Amino acid sequence: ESRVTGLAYDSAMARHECVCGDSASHVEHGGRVQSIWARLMERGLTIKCEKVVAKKATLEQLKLVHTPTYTTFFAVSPTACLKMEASALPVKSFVQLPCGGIGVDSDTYFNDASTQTAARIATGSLIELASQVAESRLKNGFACIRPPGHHAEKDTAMGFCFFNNVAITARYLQQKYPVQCARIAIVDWDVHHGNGTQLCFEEDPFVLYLSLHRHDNGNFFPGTGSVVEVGKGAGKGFTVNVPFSGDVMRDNDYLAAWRGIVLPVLEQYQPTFVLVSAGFDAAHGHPNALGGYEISPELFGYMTRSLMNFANGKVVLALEGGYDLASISRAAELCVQALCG
Ligand code: SP5
Ligand code: ZN
Repeated sequence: ESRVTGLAYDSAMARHECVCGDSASHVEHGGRVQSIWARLMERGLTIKCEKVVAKKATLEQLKLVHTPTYTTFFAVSPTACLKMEASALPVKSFVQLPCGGIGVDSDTYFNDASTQTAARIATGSLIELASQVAESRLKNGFACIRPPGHHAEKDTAMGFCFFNNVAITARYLQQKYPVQCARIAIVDWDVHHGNGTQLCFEEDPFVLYLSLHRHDNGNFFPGTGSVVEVGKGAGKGFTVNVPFSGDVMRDNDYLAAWRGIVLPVLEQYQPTFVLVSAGFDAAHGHPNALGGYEISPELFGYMTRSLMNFANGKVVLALEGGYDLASISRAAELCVQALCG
């Protein structure tokens, strides 16, 4: 049994940028993963931990969650696909952004020169990291990846997301390691609800989706994730939403939800593998439109440590959102330190 924490990162993921070329126009930019990785290096964590080889997800892997047309479109070449029949296109139209670039929506810019590569490496690196943890070649892991994934649905890119990194990885683990990954818990602490991930597993009792997010009674992006969304069919009861509305949430509010709901649900579910949609946009330093909460970086380290009590410590964190470079670098550092034990 390995005692080593794994890390996933590749600089190609920093290169996904809007065709406008101006990262200051977009909060989801390459500096996010560069800052986190630089902090992990500064603290000696990239030496203490083992870096996995970054891999590009295969089309077959992407299709574990996404439709064939969508996969071809975003993983190969949208410009080539523009020749496709309009009714077959996964996006109705691109939007012209104020910065001069193009996007799927006002958040989700797309650049044929860099987006496919970055997005496929984000998914593929997480698959590689999680596989090594499933095989006990690594103890646990942190994937410093972008673009994020939890808003992406089987045929929809939105909220900066193209491929649902965590959902694809969960499906891959189920298939490749049916025993080790018999019950997967996905804990999503990004400040936004992971609509794509929830949809993917709403009927699956072998993947528990548990999300803490700002909801504002449906008025905060993406609007889903109310308490009545509990899963469907065989998956009923295996979707758990903890939506916050109203006041600014602070550590004590998250701790109450964590101890009152998250830990008891996990205790009952007894996951054999834990994936975390580890967005850090609930951290202090994010303006109201991007989060507006006041969670300390230390709390993310605490939540990581407490998850290590489940699934024999098989816990893999994947970066989702988080835009304040100072607070997300500190939060990531504390999470990796927790994983290293
Ligand atoms: C991964 C992540 O943290 N994504 C968050 C995206 C939040 N964007 C909020 C902006 C809301 C307005 N977007 C409207 C798109 C209309 N089609
Ligand atoms: Zn988010």
